[in-house]
Amino acid sequence: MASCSIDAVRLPTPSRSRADSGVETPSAHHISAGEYYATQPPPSTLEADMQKIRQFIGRHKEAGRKVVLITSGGTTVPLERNVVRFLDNFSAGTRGATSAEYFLKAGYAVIFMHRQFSLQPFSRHYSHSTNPFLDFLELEPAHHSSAPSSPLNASEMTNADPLITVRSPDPAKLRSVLAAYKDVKSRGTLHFVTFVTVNEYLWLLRAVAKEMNILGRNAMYYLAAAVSDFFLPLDKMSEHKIQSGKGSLVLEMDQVPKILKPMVDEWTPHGFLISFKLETDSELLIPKARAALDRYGHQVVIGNELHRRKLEVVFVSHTKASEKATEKWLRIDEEAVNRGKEIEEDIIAELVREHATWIADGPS
Ligand code: 9Z3
Repeated sequence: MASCSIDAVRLPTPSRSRADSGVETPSAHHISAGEYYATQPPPSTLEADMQKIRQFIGRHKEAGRKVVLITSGGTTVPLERNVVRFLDNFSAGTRGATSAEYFLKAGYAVIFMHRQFSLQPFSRHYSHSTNPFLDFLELEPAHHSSAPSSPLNASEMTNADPLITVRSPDPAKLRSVLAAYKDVKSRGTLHFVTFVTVNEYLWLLRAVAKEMNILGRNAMYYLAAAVSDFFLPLDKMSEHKIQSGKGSLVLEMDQVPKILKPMVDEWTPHGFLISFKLETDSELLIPKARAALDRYGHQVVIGNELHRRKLEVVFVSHTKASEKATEKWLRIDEEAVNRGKEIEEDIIAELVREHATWIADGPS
């Protein structure tokens, strides 16, 4: 469910009763963010996650560093409490993981809030499916007698052990990714926190946003995660695995509350907030992005069309001079992509500039 595009989920033939399907079908309704948080339980790990995040934010506030929360990857909607089935949102986490590297390079501290097992900064270059790292490793016969000659020859060795050598098809790239990764680790500028369900995502987002409020205008939010628009409230969820023997299943889901509004108005009124709008019909991209900006009153909506998202994005935002939202396209061509250029480099350069201007223009 690539967000905001599903009206209801219909799985084969109607269910007879709640007991049969495990799912009731009252009419779906809109609930406010307040009602959502009052009725849906927080994840059991929230407090422990927040303790670490609080420390991370405190340390970087003291250092006067800007902090960006990046959300990345898709959220799931479980259909059962003892979950066997769930709906998922499209997103590999490429946008978020790639953007994190460019924000780190620009000097930001990054809270990387991502779907468990989706792509992560740095390791994304050596993902198990596209570039399996084990394929780079060779076992060499053991004729060494001293320490490894290259920094890439890493193993706890005795003279009898074979040496492990790294043979990357692109060693310069590996060195540069490794150097950036080690630098970030030694500075402590990257913090990971994970979600799986849309409920975990919503609870974490609110808690982190409220915590980041102490950073004032130095806080940035880059909401690239693909978030479900629909969910099954706990009281409509089957306790056990939905049984298939009774025929088809019809699910009616409630709408996830629009949380950007309380985020802007209450949780973090000073932060610089960027949301993403994903569409598959390019005609809808700009009208929907404009509508989101008008509705929530945040700083930037970045529109992307599913199939062209690595080649072009549109920034929709209000400039100081004009009341009307303006559009600005960033584009790169296929050839540049094949040479290794990433559109996130340009997106982040633009946002870093806009954030700096916005800080300079704000109250001192
Ligand atoms: C995006 O639009 C992201 O750019 C992508 C990135 C999900 C397309 P990948 O991770 O893909 O690189 O594979 N994210 C926001 C999607 C979303 O759910 N937006 C909602 C909407 O479109 C607003 S919250 O209405």
